Amino acid sequence: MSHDPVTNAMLDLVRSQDPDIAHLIAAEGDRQASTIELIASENHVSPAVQHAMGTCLTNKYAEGYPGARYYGGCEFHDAIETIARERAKELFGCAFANVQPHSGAQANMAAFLATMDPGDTFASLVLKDGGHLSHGMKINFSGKFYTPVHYPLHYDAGHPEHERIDYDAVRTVCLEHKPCALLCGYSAYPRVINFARFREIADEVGAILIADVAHIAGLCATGVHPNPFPHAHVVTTTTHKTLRGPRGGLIMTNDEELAKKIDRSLFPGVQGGPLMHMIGAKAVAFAEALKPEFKAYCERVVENAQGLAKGLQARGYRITSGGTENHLMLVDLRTRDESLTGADAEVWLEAAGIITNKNGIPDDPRPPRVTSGLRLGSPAATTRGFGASEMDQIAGWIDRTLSAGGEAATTQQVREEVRELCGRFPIWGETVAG
Ligand code: DSN
Repeated sequence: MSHDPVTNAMLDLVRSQDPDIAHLIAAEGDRQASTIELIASENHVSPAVQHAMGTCLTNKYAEGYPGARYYGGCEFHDAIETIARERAKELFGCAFANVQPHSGAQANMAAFLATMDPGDTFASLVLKDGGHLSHGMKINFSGKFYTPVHYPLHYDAGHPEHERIDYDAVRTVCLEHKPCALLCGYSAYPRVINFARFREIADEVGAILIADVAHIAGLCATGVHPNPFPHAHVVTTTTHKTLRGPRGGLIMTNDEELAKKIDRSLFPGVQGGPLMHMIGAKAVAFAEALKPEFKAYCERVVENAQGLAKGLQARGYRITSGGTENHLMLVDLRTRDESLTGADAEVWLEAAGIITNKNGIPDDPRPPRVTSGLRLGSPAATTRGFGASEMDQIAGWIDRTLSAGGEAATTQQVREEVRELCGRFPIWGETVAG
């Protein structure tokens, strides 16, 4: 693959020192260029974001915050972090932003430390129904040091709310357990979240409302999904999913006292030195997300997800909750073939050049390493320029590959067609050489 000139120069430099790693980086570039990325939590960052990460900013220790560091030489780091904070605040329309979390899980850890004492109870959606590890999984910090109670999805096949958040049940669970914090925001939930309703419930029981919008951050920032502000007391997110920034986390609030607690909880509570090269790249990504083109991109993300969902439904696959209103969907594979598992589908599709992840569907009888579902998302495919006709074509390829049960000739044929399409839609204009 021929990359942009900066990447080519970088690869030449790495090759001169470490040909093995240079070779593997180039191979990964080829893989990304020639396959269709449907993992809902992934995206392709712009060359500007990518190259801001690979800079001298990585050399600096900057423990502390702008204007109050524990190391000298932070003049430019203060300016960069301040710009990143200001842009994050503008994006989400909030008063305080901490751009230092290394990841979404660390953002959540700091949010928990700032709002609860060890052992305190919080309410969240259970992982198997679309929650996240850091929302109370038993062996995660959130399940070990705090006391999670879980609210369910609405289960009533045939009912319009089937497999959606059951707000009455959220309220019942909260009234019963009086949690200190109520968490909303999910990793595998295809519907709009009613933040205002969550806040009403939180207020009724005196809980802090934490919205983890990691998956939908780009959609929230552009108004394509409702903004968690002003409803949530604390908002956590990753920066690398629909927001299309570098890998990292972000915590925001409108409450000055909470902001102080969050800052102290993250550093020194959870982390040491911030990754300044990632903060620089976050600032670049936030500037991109503030442009009108990014809103148009987010609108296309949702249109493309809906197009893919419809294409699969037309081919006999059930999409949980009946469709999607955001960037992702869960495909119930059993409706096409009772014996089909997410684990098999993921492997067969990867061989065909379509990258997905197996995922439990609500009330899945199969274990997490097997699953009855696939989670599919449109953010990365949309970034490379795919539209309605490509999404329908992808639905067709998914069906052909799965219907063939991984059989080699069909898989190979689809692989070639996928490669050809990817060649016509280079990521950020990169061209595929061979
Ligand atoms: N691992 C992420 C996802 O794929 O949704 C969540 O952190």
